Amino acid sequence: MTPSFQLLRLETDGPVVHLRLNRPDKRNALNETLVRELQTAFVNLPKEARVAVLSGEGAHFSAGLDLSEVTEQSVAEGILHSRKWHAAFDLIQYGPVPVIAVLHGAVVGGGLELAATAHLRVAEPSAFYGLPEGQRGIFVGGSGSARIPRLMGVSRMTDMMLTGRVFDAAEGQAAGLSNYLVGEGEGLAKAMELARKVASNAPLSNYAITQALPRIAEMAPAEGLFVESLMSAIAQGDEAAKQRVRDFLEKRAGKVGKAS
Ligand code: 1HE
Repeated sequence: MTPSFQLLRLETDGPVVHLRLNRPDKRNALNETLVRELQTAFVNLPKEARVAVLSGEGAHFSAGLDLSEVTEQSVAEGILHSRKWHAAFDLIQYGPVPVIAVLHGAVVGGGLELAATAHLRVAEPSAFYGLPEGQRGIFVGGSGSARIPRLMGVSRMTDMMLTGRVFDAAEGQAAGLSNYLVGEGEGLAKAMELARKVASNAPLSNYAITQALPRIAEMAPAEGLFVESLMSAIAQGDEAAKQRVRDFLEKRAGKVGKAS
């Protein structure tokens, strides 16, 4: 059964599940409820879901951490709060399906941390990226220190945090924060187009790409190559792979760079 949510909207379109942060009056600031609902949504994805698209309602993707929740927090509560974000965000990056985020307006603080959990990011020209934690007297707590440098490098993230530098959409694209930069209002359609393409891959290939690839990239090469051999043999052994290879050899599948 699909759970019901207060601050998240969930729609399914065939194999694509669309999750929309739905707190536009607060610029989709991430409070405890919204983070918990994201976690619940990714634990309970519909069985038919092959890809998830994540977007924000209103003029902004997300203004990050709901700052009204931190003023009364003790140090111990702060640690637990951050660990809850880690648990929820890990489920997004390491859940069962590839995730594509649609970015527009503010993608700041925890909003950028959330965007960084996705496997692909589609940005619109209105997107801007900031990490105002330095200015707010805090630090990233939603796994940003582990995920964001892997997209843009430690040096650029350090600049954003120390100086409050904001990257516009074009700078974000050049820095690796987005994979695609499309016209204003075109992000969701592009994400859905990509999602349908990704959904047509063999599920085990998608799983290897989203789960094995980032882990192998963190390993020493010798260990990484060993895991690569195992993963590649597992994927190849699957009937879906055998069928696809046969389709190519028997001229039923498309060629690289040409429509099938
Ligand atoms: C919020 C938040 C929020 C808006 N927490 N309430 N994040 C930030 O430091 C970003 C703070 N937000 C902003 O800089 C701006 O709101 C925006 C650039 C995102 C949007 O500006 P704008 O003019 O469209 O909206 P607004 O008028 O500033 O905000 C509308 C309402 O949303 C307003 O509440 P209202 O009751 O007065 O209508 C704002 O107070 C509210 N709002 N952003 C709470 N973030 C796990 S660690 C992660 C650490 C971080 O994420 S730090 C970064 C926090």
